[in-house]
Amino acid sequence: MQVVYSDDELLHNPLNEMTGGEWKPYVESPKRLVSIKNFIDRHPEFEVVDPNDYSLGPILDVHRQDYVCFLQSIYEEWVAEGKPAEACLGETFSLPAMTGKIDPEVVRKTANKSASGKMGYYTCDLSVCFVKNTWRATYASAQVAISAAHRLTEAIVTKDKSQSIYALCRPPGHHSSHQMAAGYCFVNNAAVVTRFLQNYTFEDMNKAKKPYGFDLEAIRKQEFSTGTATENKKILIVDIDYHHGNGTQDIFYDDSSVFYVSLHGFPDYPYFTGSAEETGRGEGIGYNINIPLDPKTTTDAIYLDNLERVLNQQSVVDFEADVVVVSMGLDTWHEDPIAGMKGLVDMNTYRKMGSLIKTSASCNGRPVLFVQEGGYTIEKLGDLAGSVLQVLLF
Ligand code: SP5
Ligand code: ZN
Repeated sequence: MQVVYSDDELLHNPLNEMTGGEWKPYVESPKRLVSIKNFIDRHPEFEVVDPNDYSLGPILDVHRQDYVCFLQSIYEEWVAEGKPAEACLGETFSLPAMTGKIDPEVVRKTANKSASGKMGYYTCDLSVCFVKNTWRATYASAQVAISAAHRLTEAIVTKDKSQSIYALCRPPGHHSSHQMAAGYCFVNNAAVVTRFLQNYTFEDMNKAKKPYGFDLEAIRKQEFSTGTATENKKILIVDIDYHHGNGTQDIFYDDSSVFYVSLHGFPDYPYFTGSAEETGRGEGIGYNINIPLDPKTTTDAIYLDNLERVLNQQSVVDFEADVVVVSMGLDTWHEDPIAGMKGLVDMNTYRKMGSLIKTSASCNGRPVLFVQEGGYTIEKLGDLAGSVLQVLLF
């Protein structure tokens, strides 16, 4: 199995985060990726490949342009204001100002006048910490995911027998929405590849592909193309991260061409979303399934039973996805320092998750793109990822 990875993803390295009323060492550390990469390097069934560069085009199919400009320049602006170089963090959050009574554009204009205004407007917790190379790592992470989507498309077009691929992404993405950074996430990699697979023909992908190389000024001036696909491919997103992927859900909430399914600890971060009552809106009604699970009582068997049930549920099967995107968080493991289901203790459960993704009625025979999300038991991450992917290797 091919694994797309870039060293640039390691460059985002904040010191601390504020959670649960305490300052703690930043849990979403580069060591996570190093650990998975070491595991991959020791196992010859995996082949590590470099990303290519597809420009900002595919990112802008998901995220607002003003938000992407914010990601690119906030750190420099923060430092230019004389603020501490080791951490650019929000100080207020815009939600109270956004009850809809003030014209949102007026709020945005005011927010844009200062670095703290922008942080308040575009971020919503204190895990979203910008350091010097946050944008560089975020851009790399997105290009890793997009490159994986292109390679997967190539495998589909050439009818290659191996139709699954692993995007070793960091920072993760599923808490980020059109104009929101949250929960260690800045760009929603799973959403970006979903739109890329839908909007770009294989020819568009080939045309957009350039050698990867991060150059901030060049990215600012970049010209980018957009996709020209006319048939709307159907994408099933299976989110097995411990946390509810509120960003991904939000992005596709109105959309019947993307089916979002999430199993997650509940109630837990992000604290406001993830209930089973969230089923979509408008055209998207019925294309969003949340399976909230009690982290104290969920066992290996209960977890697998829920996963099996939803992946064989009639509406998900009838959707007839063209491609499956798995938001692969590994933070369901019982030892996870910030998450984890108490009863998820058996490594075989992760192998069975992979089998269900391979053989369930909704996924069977379909290409699968794995996108790395959370998971914080640093020394276990390789085993956990390797277990999920094992049945898909051959
Ligand atoms: C991608 C991803 O997994 N993001 C998760 C962000 C979670 N951040 C909040 C964590 C709250 C942790 N509560 C601490 C409980 C420690 N026992
Ligand atoms: Zn998570």
